[in-house]
Amino acid sequence: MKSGIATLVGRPNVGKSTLLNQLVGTKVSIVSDRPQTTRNQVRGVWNAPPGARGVPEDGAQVVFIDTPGIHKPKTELGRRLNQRSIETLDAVDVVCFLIDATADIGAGDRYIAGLLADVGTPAVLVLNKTDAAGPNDILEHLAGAAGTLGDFAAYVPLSARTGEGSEALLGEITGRLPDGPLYYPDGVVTDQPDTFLAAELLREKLLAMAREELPHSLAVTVEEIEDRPAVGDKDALLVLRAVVRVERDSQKGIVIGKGGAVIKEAGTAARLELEALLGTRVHLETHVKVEKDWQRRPDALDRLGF
Ligand SMILES: Nc1nc2c(ncn2[C@@H]2O[C@H](COP(=O)(O)OP(=O)(O)OP(=O)(O)O)[C@@H](O)[C@H]2O)c(=O)[nH]1
Ligand SMILES: [Mg+2]
Repeated sequence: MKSGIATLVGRPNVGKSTLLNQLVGTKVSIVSDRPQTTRNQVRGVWNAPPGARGVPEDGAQVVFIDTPGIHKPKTELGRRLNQRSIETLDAVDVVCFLIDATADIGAGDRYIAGLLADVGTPAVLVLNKTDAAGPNDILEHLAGAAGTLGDFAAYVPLSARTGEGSEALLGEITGRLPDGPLYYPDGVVTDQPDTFLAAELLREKLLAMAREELPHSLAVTVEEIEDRPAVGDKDALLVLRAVVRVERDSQKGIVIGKGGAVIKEAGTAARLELEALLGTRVHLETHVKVEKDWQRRPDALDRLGF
């Protein structure tokens, strides 16, 4: 069969995580309109449907890696996140370099293009958000990318939101895969543990509710998980204990909200989505803690898994 690994890279907010979810057909990576939402390499697996065009009889599998948006770092966290993205560039079979059709091509895009030129991995230029751009914008961006960002193996305009154009991207990637093994068995869509997904969903809900400087200061971990089997007429229950960390006392107040309203609403939204994704009942306990300046402290970052 044909198989390989493809990384999704680009500036913050260009839609890498939205595209990963669209490609694998389910939510594996959280999305927000705040830059620097993704903080880990998140894997999602795509298996070619049997009989698809250009796919050999024995099938094809692409393991996509969603990465943090590459940016000019202001903190040690930012520096480490960039590292997590950049290290994928020479470790994969194909790079998908996303740019945003609703924003000008800028210095951030050119910086990433320079990194790509250094590694020489085959790269596909993905122009995302075509649903929100006019035909002229799309042509200008494609011409601009070809003129200023380098030579790409292919140029694919698409909308990660609607899925329009994503089949063309899968075709371009599949055509560049080497012979390889089945990396993940059929039915597996991601390698991330449920605890990670739960923590990320809670962070996503808080990001949607929080404002200003808070997003970067949020870190969510799930520190305990207990799988309670069904007993008698009681359904099975997944019990999770999440800790939300912020950097200052004032932020703790914002996250908790009046009478606990904010954390309660975010927790409920995260729980409902987790129940739908995992197909089991969930009890999500939340605690909010202050961890002073964790984004800037190497010891705290190490402890939090960054
Ligand atoms: N109109 C439109 N909006 C999109 C599309 N793809 C993503 N978005 C929006 O763009 C914003 C950023 O999307 P994400 O998928 O979180 O972007 P990202 O590149 O993963 O961002 P980071 O993780 O911060 O690097 C969200 O508000 C998305 O809803 C698209 O195809 N069309
Ligand atoms: Mg993301």
